[in-house]
Amino acid sequence: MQLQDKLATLIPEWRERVKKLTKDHGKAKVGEITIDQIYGGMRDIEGLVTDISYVDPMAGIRFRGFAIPEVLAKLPKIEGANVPAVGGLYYLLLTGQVPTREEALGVEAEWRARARVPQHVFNVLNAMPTDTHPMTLLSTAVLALQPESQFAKRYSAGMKKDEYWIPMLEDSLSLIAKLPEIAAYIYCIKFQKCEVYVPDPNLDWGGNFARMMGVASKEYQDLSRLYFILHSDHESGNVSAHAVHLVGSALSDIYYAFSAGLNGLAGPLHGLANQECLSWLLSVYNKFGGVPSKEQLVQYTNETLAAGKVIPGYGHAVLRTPDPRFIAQYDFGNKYFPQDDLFRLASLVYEVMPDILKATGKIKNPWPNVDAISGTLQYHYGVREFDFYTVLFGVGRALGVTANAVWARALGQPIERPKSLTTAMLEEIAAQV
Ligand code: CMX
Repeated sequence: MQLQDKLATLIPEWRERVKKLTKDHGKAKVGEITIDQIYGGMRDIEGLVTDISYVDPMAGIRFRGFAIPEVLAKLPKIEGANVPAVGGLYYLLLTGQVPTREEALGVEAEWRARARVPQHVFNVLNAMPTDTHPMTLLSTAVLALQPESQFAKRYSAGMKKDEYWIPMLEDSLSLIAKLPEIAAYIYCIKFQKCEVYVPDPNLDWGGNFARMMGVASKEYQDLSRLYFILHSDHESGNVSAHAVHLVGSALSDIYYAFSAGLNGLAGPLHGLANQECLSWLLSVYNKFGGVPSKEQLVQYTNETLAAGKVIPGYGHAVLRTPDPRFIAQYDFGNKYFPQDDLFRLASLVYEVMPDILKATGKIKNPWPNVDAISGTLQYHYGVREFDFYTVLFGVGRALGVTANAVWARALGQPIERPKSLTTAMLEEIAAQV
């Protein structure tokens, strides 16, 4: 396999690099931890390492050093598309190198060859109660794939530690390959929208997903590619990525680990925010019977805040600038449907919200995050069941977390086990300062 051969040439060099760093400088200190950070969700503690992506608080995400506009410009596109093929992004995430067209298509071909979803997964999904949340269905489907794990099989048969990454890569490719059909099937059974649910093996991974969703538009194929690229990775400390890493560090295979990550993504402060965001936009739209005036929007926002609610899609734990993933989607909407009512509303919110949030004096980042607009774009193309939006996020997130999982195995990253202290111990430490 092309990708495996490529990684096999890169991994020894990285192993040496990490070995040298830890041998020569293992005792060097990185930052200091405060009691606020310990009680505050470990915010800003520099305690994880990943080379796949880095979130610069002021510039946003960089995938392997490339900002989003660079990624979109440099990665190869398939014929007729305006957004790169997702296979190229996966190549970049895994190897750190911008793929040639052939290399990007090589990843797409790997996925195509592994795309068949075992029947028992559909059976499990069909057996779930009809009011099950789509994220529960996705997480369950991923867990139902676990018997397929090559890592688990080879581990129990006895495998050299040096080789752990190889079945991890196998499993990751197989898992990602199946996600578009699983997601489209969830959409089909959950919302009885199955008319056009037919995979097309000639399409690329992102385009095929769009087709299975039943949206007959080249634009929606591009939007799907864009969506998955933008949602692929955001460093390792966010809940979904960290959950995958944590569970994977116990040498659980990628199915166990990714299912855990999806459960975290389903939380309202993380991935579920995109469905809440659209729900909030629609509530504004319905209340005013259309796009409100600026004054009406300001008043409604202040009422939401006064009721102690958050404004979904705004704020971020790390970013201190408009999220470039928001900007990329905003540009997409502006290019293809600037006159769409909900898009106009989302634009108006973008215009007024930062000042309102700044005025509260407590919100560290008043700018929109990735979720502030993503649902609006789906809505435009008729994917209006916003319970489903976090599933889309989950499919995209698989790209980053699995790339990290492969490298975690390649570099022999150990089981995670931070130390806990008691409140009394912290009080004692505080008394000595
Ligand atoms: N609306 C209202 N209040 C907000 C707010 C928002 N959008 N964002 C932050 N705040 C409030 C916080 O609730 C907190 O209030 P208290 O001190 O009363 O508890 C205060 O401002 C300070 O919070 P912060 O340090 O600026 O933000 P955090 O790092 O604690 O939280 C986040 C970050 C994303 C959870 C928060 O901004 C939020 O709840 N946003 C809305 C939900 C959302 O869009 N989530 C998606 C995030 C993207 C992702 O993770 O994928």
